[in-house]
Amino acid sequence: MIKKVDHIGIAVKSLEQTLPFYTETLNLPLIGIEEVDSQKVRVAFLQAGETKIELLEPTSDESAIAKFIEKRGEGIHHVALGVESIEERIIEMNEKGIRMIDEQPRLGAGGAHIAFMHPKSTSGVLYELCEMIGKKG
Ligand code: CMX
Repeated sequence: MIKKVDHIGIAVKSLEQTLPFYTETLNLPLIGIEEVDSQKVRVAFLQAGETKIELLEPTSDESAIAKFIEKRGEGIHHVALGVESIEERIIEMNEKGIRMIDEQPRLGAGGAHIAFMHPKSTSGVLYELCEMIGKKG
């Protein structure tokens, strides 16, 4: 069911302050920067071989990312798993006893359809199911 790790989400206080490490020190290509209003975040995607790194900067104190940074500090926030037929995958996860944060897919960065699993039912990791609509791979 899982095609690959689509991306790893990293919570940061400031994209501007963090990006040079990724683009200059690690020399990763910057795919783009985008604001995701529904999640109250500004994100930067970097290509790291077959997978991506998503830097997430909160745009509001209400953002899940702001709360995460306040509690735990900057660092790895979630792992996104690339899937097909995300609605079916959500049903499958429910049937297997996984508590979904999102019972329906919603729109994430880059037009992806996403749904999060609750970290309490995955041994402490916030996993995102992620389907790129209209794009393969
Ligand atoms: N990874 C692992 N555990 C996490 C976590 C994370 N990223 N965020 C919170 N938790 C844990 C907390 O440590 C806490 O555990 P304890 O009770 O043992 O301390 C528990 O989950 C509850 O956390 P909380 O701080 O009380 O926060 P909430 O319950 O209010 O929210 C969560 C947690 C995961 C349900 C919420 O952040 C959420 O719905 N996330 C999905 C949406 C999201 O993260 N959006 C931002 C990214 C969007 C994008 O990629 O575009």
